[in-house]
Amino acid sequence: STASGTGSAGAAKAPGDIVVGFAQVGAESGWRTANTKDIQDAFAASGMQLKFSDAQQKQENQIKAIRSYITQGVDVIAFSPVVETGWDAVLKEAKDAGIPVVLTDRAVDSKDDSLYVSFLGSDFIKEGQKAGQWVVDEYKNQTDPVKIIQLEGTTGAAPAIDRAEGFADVIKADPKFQIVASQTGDFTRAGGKQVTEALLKSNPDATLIFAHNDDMGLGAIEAVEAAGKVPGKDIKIVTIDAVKDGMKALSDGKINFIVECSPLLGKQLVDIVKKVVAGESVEKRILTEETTFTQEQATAALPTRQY
Ligand code: GZL
Repeated sequence: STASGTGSAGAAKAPGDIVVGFAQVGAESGWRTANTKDIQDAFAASGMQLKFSDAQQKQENQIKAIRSYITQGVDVIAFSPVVETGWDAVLKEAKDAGIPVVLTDRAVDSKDDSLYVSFLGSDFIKEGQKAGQWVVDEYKNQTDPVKIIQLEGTTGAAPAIDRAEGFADVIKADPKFQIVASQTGDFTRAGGKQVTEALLKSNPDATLIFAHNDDMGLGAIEAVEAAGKVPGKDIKIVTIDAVKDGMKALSDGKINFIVECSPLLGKQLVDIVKKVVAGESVEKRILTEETTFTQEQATAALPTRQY
């Protein structure tokens, strides 16, 4: 692998000679599927070689994949850490092997930020705050308690931790907002459905469900309907991602608001890799562009929605 990312001008490599190892989280959600497709398409268009692995949401599988990329001597390693903790050892092995690492989508909690050259992804705290702000605005004229069921993402994952923090940050403005139950649905539709079925039994008077991603929100819709209630009306639903299935449910009125989290990181990752291999410096933290959608905006956006 080239001595790159150290600022010294790396030997110019033809794209076809550049090999990148990507260790993906899994295929747990519509967001992940879109993210995988976008990364694979971007690398195919770049002419660079991409080695790709799916860890089925298990950290030990991601660590194994990263170790195999180190052994193969790839030029750059990129991955989306399924959880924040437990990466220092394998990232140190990559650093000792002179292989630069790029974080995409999710963050690690390593204190030593020399272990990766760049982190490309959303501001999850801001996403939680945007969801919270919609709830505060939606119920500004209500004095009765607003009872919230929170469907958390994968335990220990940066988006789960930060979205919960951002949301709590905003709704603490008024004690009428009460998170009456909060449990992980592991970012999956099945998880969202199972957890919502259980939590609705113990909280039949819930006002709103805040799901950390569309897939769990879509599972919650099934559970709300199974309980004989109308999602989006009897119980409002707010989610994060804005993937096609979520936007369809939003447009149909079963979800009330979605905060976008863009999975389209492929082109930006290709650009970072090219700079790193060429020995150019890259920004440590690169944020993705994203917005929010109401029901009307979803209806308007759906025909041209890329994912
Ligand atoms: C967020 C990403 C999350 C999505 C989920 O960037 O890590 O993981 O919100 C996905 O849909 O499973």
